[in-house]
Amino acid sequence: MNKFEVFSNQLERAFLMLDREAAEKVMLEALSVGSPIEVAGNLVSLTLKRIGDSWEQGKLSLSQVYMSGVICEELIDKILPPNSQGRHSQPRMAIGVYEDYHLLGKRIIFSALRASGFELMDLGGGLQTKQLLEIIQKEKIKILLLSVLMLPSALHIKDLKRGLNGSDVKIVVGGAPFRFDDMLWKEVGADACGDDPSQAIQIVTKMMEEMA
Ligand code: B12
Repeated sequence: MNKFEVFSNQLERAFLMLDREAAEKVMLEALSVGSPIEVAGNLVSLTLKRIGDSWEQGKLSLSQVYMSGVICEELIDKILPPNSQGRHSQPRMAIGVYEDYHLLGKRIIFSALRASGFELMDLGGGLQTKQLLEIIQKEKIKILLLSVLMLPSALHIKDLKRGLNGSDVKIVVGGAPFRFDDMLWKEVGADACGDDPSQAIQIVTKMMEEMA
């Protein structure tokens, strides 16, 4: 059983009742069994996934999914440390949400990497291929992390890869479509795929070692 299972039940109830205080209390209590990054990456993910599943089954409305996301954004800002002191010297790195506006996963991965000492640019959401290719060139990005939540966007990574013209930029992806199909990241030409903050940290660390 996931160590956050009990907290997840309580958090789900708090979200659906739009009870911010109760949700905050659950998250703070969960910090007794996991780090802030685990609570954000694991407990929040698990709970929003359940809420999303209930929406798919027609048991909840989109506004309930939306409000759960809004409350999460506020609480994640409170529990995740924005910075750590020693920054790793590293290749230029950036993260963004490809084509859509599901921002929570990106927010968590960004904070987790920053909190672990990595310096990276936050490119925000709704990023289009052409715009990304320009940013990569201008900012000399070597590792690009993309959060992708919609299947059509995931398939467009192929265009991005093609636009990179065989350059040595590494693309790391994560998000719902890659969870649904664990071969998809290879199909679209990404260099790596991660499920959570700890995998993001492992992938980036390994890539940095290979680039050194
Ligand atoms: C919350 C949510 C919303 C919220 C977003 C709130 C916000 N501020 O972000 C709202 C209500 C606004 C929304 C809207 C929509 N949504 Co929505 N949404 C979700 C839901 C339920 C959860 C997503 C989420 O935030 N999870 C919590 C975060 C923390 O988890 P995560 O993003 O997966 O991130 C974790 C990992 O994946 C990983 N990770 C993520 N990114 C990266 C990147 C890297 C590099 C790495 C290594 C790891 C990594 O680490 C994170 C932490 O553990 C998903 C269902 C699901 N199963 O994902 C649907 C889902 C993504 N939505 C979906 C849809 C269809 C929509 C809408 C089109 C609905 C509509 N009809 O309007 C709109 C489109 C909005 C848009 N244009 O962006 C579909 C997409 C289906 C598809 N095949 O493409 C999903 C999959 C639901 C479903 N099963 O149908 N949504």
